[in-house]
Amino acid sequence: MILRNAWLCSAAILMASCTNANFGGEGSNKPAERPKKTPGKNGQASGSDDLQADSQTQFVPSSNAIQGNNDKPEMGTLPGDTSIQTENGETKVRPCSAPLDVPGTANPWFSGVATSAVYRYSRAKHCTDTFSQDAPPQVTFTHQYCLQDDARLYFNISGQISHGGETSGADGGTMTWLDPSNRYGKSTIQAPINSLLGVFLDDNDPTPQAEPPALVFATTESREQKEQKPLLRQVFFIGDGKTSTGEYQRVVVPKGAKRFFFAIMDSYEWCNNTGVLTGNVMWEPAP
Ligand SMILES: [Ca+2]
Repeated sequence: MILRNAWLCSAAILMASCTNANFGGEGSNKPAERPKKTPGKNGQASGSDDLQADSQTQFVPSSNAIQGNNDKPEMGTLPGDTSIQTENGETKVRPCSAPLDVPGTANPWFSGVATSAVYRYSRAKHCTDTFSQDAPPQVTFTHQYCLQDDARLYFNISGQISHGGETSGADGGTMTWLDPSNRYGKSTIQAPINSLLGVFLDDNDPTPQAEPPALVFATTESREQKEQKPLLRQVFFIGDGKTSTGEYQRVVVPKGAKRFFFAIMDSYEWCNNTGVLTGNVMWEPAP
């Protein structure tokens, strides 16, 4: 199944990103095998016995993530404003960021943590995850209102990722889990490997904060939601940002959010992933 799916995804490079229907994990909570990186029992990455994070020595808040100082939306039409298809039909949106590269190594747990952060997995055979190599990219917003409470966001995503044994587009491949233990204050998640993830943070160090409930994107329905309202520090699935019928999916900014990160789904050992997704954020004026 893995080989077949890999072939389909490789062929899809010439056409479009892989669709959900191409992947073995589709519609099933049953994790599939992973070449080169083997999940623990029941497909979940193993717990603290197998994963050790170095203690954090210092927290340095991310530098200014919002370039613009215009905190009140200009409701007229600005250059770059466009329309996209959503559940509400033609929806006017405004670019909120430049296209940002998200490498396969972008580990969501490194979002907003100290630069000394390191993960060591007892099963790791290829490399060690470190902040300097595997930190996920933080989006720089061009307008402050793009990150205000309850702002309505959409995403333009393209590209391909490989975790070492399976290549896919942003909607990902085989279903897997992030390691379920609490790491740096972020929740775990179940989602297709290689897929694009997102996480909102406030300005505080996430590490000592309570872990939010895990989100599960094991079913087609869960990945085709028209709207998501993630919590701060709650890692969520973005995929290619659209449903299988091409409608853009909305994400509502949680109250207090000051930072936003893109990351890539894997269960451990991001350090040997390859490929890159490119994404930018769009904002919808409140109705
Ligand atoms: Ca999708």
